[in-house]
Amino acid sequence: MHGRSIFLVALLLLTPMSQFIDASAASSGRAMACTGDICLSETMPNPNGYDNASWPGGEWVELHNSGTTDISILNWQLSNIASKTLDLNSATIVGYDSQNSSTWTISAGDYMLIARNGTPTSQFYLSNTADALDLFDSTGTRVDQASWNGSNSGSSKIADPANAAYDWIDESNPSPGLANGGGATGLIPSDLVISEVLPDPWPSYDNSTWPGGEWVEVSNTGSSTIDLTGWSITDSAGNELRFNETHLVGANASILMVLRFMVF
Ligand SMILES: [Ca+2]
Ligand SMILES: [Ca+2]
Repeated sequence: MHGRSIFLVALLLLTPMSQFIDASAASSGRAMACTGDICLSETMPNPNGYDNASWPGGEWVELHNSGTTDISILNWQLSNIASKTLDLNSATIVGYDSQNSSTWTISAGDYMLIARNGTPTSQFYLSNTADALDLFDSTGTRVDQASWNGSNSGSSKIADPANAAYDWIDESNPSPGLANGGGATGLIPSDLVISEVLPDPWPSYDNSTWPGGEWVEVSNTGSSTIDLTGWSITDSAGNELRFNETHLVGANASILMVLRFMVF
């Protein structure tokens, strides 16, 4: 008995101190206040269906630009509690288009979605139990961290409004790509309405250039002019299409928008 006790003491003394330091760091991993304009705004660690499904299924992370300038998030990185990393690039930025820098640039006040998009668990995942999710900018500087200790299937996680250092809380009404709190039901009355859509054109392909392809018609039902600057539409997967010169056809009371990149 005596000999075994000595052996255990010796084993403890020989155990590298780094093991204890690591354990301490893990237990203190927790949310932090965002230090820049681009912040983590919502995460889906435990989606309905497979966690590693391809987008629009699977896990996702929403970023928000709270600043006043547009910021590229290309080559930024997410890292989980196990130091598994996900690069923000063509494979993970939802809606990425190599010909259009706006698809990887978050406009001031806007949101952007990052999807795990089938990335193997060996490379990256969002833990359904305890996790600490870091956001690093393209220089490797950590700008934000979210943490949680559990998750419910289909509920997202958002920052606790009580304290930025608290674990994130459940949000039963996820809002990928949109401001938190309202979700798909956060409608505001407007004179501008969707009046007609063509989701399945024929004989052209869905993504054909106008006058082929999908389109959406919006109408101004009011009596005053509406400036469409800054307006956009999104689909159920969170893909966003802005009302701009690429997608607006004509400029009268009723305006057609050509959906070149979206499939409903
Ligand atoms: Ca997960
Ligand atoms: Ca959101």
